[in-house]
Formats: sequence, structure tokens, C-alpha cells
Amino acid sequence: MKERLKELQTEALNQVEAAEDVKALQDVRVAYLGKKGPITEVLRGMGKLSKEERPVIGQLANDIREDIANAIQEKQEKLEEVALEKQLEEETIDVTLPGRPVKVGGPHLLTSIVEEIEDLFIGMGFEIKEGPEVETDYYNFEALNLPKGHPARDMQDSFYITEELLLRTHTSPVQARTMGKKDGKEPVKMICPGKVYRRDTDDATHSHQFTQVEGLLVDKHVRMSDLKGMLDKFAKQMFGDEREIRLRPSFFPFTEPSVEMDISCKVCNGEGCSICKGTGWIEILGAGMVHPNVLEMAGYDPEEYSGFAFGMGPERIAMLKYGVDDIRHFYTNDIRFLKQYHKA
Ligand code: 2NL
Repeated sequence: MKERLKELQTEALNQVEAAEDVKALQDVRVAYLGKKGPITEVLRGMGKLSKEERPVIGQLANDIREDIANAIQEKQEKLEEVALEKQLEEETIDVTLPGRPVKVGGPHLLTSIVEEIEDLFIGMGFEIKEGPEVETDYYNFEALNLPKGHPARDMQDSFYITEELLLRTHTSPVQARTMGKKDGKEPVKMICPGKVYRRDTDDATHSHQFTQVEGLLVDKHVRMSDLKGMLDKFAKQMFGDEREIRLRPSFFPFTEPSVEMDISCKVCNGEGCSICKGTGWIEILGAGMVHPNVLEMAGYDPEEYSGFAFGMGPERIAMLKYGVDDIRHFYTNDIRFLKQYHKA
């Protein structure tokens, strides 16, 4: 019986040694240590043994079981280790492979231009204000010295929603609202960028929806020369230090006097070319001293307070700065057009 047990031990240990995976090892465990295994079988015959032999064989059988179990455990750990090594090797990442390029977008040209304008005016101490695109007739027209029946209301054919509500035709109502909150006492120094709407037929230079940046400064003792100095600073920062400005008389219902500002043509340096249509000058914006009626309606005493205001179209500025020949390029979203203006 002793010999049979030793035989089984050697046999089992050889099979443990030979097992190539965890599954094979499991089979060895079931075969030798299971209830129906040969060791159990041998022990069933213990009844035939003498009293002295029984504990010796019992002890031996237990030692052999433990020996086989330990061998299985050890082999299992080894197999798991090998499996892990193999997995790690297979999943190695080759960090020297070239990467796949990630497509990165960028701001729209108009967004960049508006932000550039904002930065310049923030640098001069202006606040940025926004307001509703659906406006009341009062703030869009009335408060800007455009009473009902005023001929200028025809000039700006508008998208009306009701008799009293319309899509704003300029950003000026944001300024009228801001002044109205100051109780006629505090100064205002702001710009308001935003979308505006006019009933126009779209073509290379007209769009029914476009962008505007307007500015307003109201305080005591504000003069035309303050406007001129500020505009000169803006033009040089936006278009280059070598640009000159000139102001021509003009008309807007909300300013008096009113002017239009030109910058000297960058292309021909004032000589006259196709860009400036032979004049040497390019129109950039409109401006003027805030009309006393506008100040008064906003609650200021025009004898005590005065102000200047200006308005410009970022599309036009972008077109001049980058030679864009059609305003519709800003709204048709052709990526080939847009990505020319993404900074690297
Ligand atoms: C242009 C001309 C202008 C204004 C806008 C304004 C606003 C208030 C009071 C007075 Cl609240 N004026 N805005 C003044 C002059 C010209 O815009 O050509 N825009 C594209």
C-alpha cells in the first residue's frame, strides 16, 4: 500500500510538472485529490490493515495529498506569471509610432475681428455691453431721435415682429438702455458688439444680418477733439501706425455734428488705386457728438453732459484688412475660406 501511494505521488507530480495551462492543472487536481481519485480509493482498503499500520498509512496519505496540493499551487502561480508576461508583451505600445493628427478648429474670422476691436477699446477703458436682438420700437428708434414717421425709418427697412417689436437694426438701443440706467448722473464709456438685422437683398456688399460695434462716451465736458483723438488711436492700432485718419461731415439722426472717418489707403499709400477708387482714402466708420435730444431722452441734462458715439461694421473692416471681396463669405461657412484665417 505504501508503494502504491508513492507511485501515485510520483505520477501526480509528473503530471503537475507537465501541465501547460491552468485548465490541465485543474484536471490533475480533480484526478488525484478528488473524492473519486486513486488515493481515496487506496485508503478505502485500509480496513484490511493492522492497527499499527493504519495511522502510519493515514499519515503518509495526508502528507502525499498535501505535497501534491502544494505542487499544484506552486505550478499555478508559475503559469499565471507566464500568462501575465505574455499579455504584457502582446499589449506593449510602440511609443515611437507616428501619431494621428488631431483636427483643431479655430475662431471664425468675424469673431477674431470683433475680439480685436473689443481688446483695443478695453485698453482705452471702455466697458463691453450686450442687449436683446429683439428690441422695442422705443429703444431701436424713438430714443435715438427717430420719432414715428421720421424718413430715416424708411432708410432702415426693418424686420417687424409686432407693431412695437422688431429685430434691432443697429446696436444703439443697447447704449440707449445703458444711459437710461444712470439716472442722468453717472458717465458712460462703453462699446456694444452684436448682430443686427435689416431688410436688404443679399449681395456682395449687403447682408440682411450683419455685425456692428458701436461705442459711446458720455460725461461732462466731452468734446469733438476727444472723439478725434480716440479714433486716431483706434485706427493706428487696428490698421497700422503709418495710417492717417480724416473726418468728413455726414449725417446721422442721433449725432450732431456727424462725421465719417476714412483711413489713408494702405495699398497705394494715398496715391489712389482700385481699392480706394482713386481717392487715397477708405471709409471705416461713422461717428459724431451725441444729439442733445438723445441725451435728454436718456435722462441727462444736455447743458451739463455731452458725449460722442461711433459705429462700425466688422465685416467691412475684415474685408478691407484681409481683401475679402464678398460679405457672403462670412455666412456661407465654406471651410476653405474660414481656415485661411485660423492662426496656427
Ligand atoms: C455707422 C454709423 C453710428 C452712432 C452710430 C450712436 C448711438 C447713440 C447715440 C448716438 Cl446711443 N450715436 N451711434 C453714432 C454715429 C454713427 O454708426 O456707419 N455704423 C455702421
